[in-house]
Amino acid sequence: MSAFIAIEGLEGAGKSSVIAALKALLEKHDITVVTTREPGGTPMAEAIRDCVKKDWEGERVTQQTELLLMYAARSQLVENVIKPALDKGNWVLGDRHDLSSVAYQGGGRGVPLETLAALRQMTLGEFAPDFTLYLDIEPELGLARARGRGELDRIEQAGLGFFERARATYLEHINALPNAVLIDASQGIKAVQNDATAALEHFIKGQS
Ligand code: Z5A
Repeated sequence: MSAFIAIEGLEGAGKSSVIAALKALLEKHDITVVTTREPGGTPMAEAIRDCVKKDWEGERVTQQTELLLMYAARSQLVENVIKPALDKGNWVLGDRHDLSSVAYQGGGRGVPLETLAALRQMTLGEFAPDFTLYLDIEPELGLARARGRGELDRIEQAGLGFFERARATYLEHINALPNAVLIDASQGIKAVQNDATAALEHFIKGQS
């Protein structure tokens, strides 16, 4: 048995610390874990990540370019890393996946859902996470945490309204997903990790 678990949420929601706790939990169950991040996770997808996150002086990055780069990186990652890992029986913990595009490019930038659906179908077909953990946080708090780490990148500089729309879109979609759990990420790190590991434990039990 194998499973692809996507961890979603705004910046500073605590995805990295949650992934570390989930990995430790799966390893306790003798499960081999592969961790990925999006955009990124293969040499080419990491190059796309640098490209899409950086500020291009004197050049506006269009919403179409940003959108296409996200799906190009995702296609590379799914075909070269995620599917082969699942085929070997490993579990994959993904720091972001397709729901990020729905929230950021769809909700945040205003790309129509039909456009996203067409790109998803072209690049992923029916491939989707088996389980999604969404770490919910108010944008002000998440961005303050991210800012505490240093300079904000091009996407992080998009303004509060962008992140508020992204969060609203996350909430709308997470409530409609069958295998998804929302976690209150405004709590302390330990509490967020505990809620996330409890949710994954419940998912694992349901698989056996
Ligand atoms: N993006 C997109 O637009 N469309 C897409 O399809 C995809 C992505 C896939 C990826 O950059 C950017 O691409 C992202 C979305 C966009 N941009 N924005 N804006 P990234 O991977 O660098 O960004 P991120 O995923 O948002 O990373 P992040 O800020 O590192 O978020 P995180 O992993 O959830 O947070 P963290 O590293 O675990 O924690 C951040 C800091 O907060 C750190 O100092 C922690 O110690 C602290 N922290 C975490 N949790 C807590 C709690 N509970 N209490 C207190 N402090 C905490």
